[in-house]
Amino acid sequence: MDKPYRLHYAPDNASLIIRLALEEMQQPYETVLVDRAARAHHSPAYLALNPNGLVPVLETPQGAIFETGAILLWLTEQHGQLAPAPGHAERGDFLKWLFFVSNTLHPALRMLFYPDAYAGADPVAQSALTTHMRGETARHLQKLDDLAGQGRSWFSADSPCVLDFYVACALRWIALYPQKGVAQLAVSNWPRLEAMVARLETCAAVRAGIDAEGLGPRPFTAPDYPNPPEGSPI
Ligand SMILES: N[C@@H](CCC(=O)N[C@@H](CS)C(=O)NCC(=O)O)C(=O)O
Repeated sequence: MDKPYRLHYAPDNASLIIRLALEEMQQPYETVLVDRAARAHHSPAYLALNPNGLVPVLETPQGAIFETGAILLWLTEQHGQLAPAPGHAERGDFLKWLFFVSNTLHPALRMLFYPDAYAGADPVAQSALTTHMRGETARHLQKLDDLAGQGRSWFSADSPCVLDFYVACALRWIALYPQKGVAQLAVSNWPRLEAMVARLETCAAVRAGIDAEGLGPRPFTAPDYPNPPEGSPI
């Protein structure tokens, strides 16, 4: 590797969260496209990096890391940025919400986007699942909107932290990628989160990341399908 990090990405996939964190940290990285249309995430080479066949993977000098939350946590510890440091009084608070987003919100989105993987081929079962998960997702986002109003230094503050990037991407995806028939969940439902992502999309580092994936002028407040220079989101 010419640079310390290599991000295996597909446009507008969970790798975007890692890209935004690397940009904000000003860490040099190279990218390798995972060609979703060609199912490259199921290739033997990719499975050797992530046996779960999911995007992203970050190759580091300490080896390949998968799982978005794990990569974010590792990066914040390596570089002492974008989160309260280990030992900081707010570390526990930060960790519980990071894990809430990665363990609860993110799987809820996956059930909205890939109901067949969770409910099987029956369209009635899929529809019941997506209806339920839409409600769950809205409740999770309401909790995060409440959190954004509590003046934490590590979420929705003046300068972005990793949790901001994770939640901003989740808000974007729920507007674009649920299965047909699932009513849209618009960011305007959560005014504090909407204000946070409006601030984010004007940050220079964030713009560099979103421009690299062709995500358009207002990727979080008025999301539209991407026009990436390479690859596809699905
Ligand atoms: N738990 C994983 C989820 C990542 C994930 O859902 N990635 C999606 C792209 S955004 C993916 O790889 N989907 C392909 C599939 O499910 O087969 C993480 O946090 O990294």
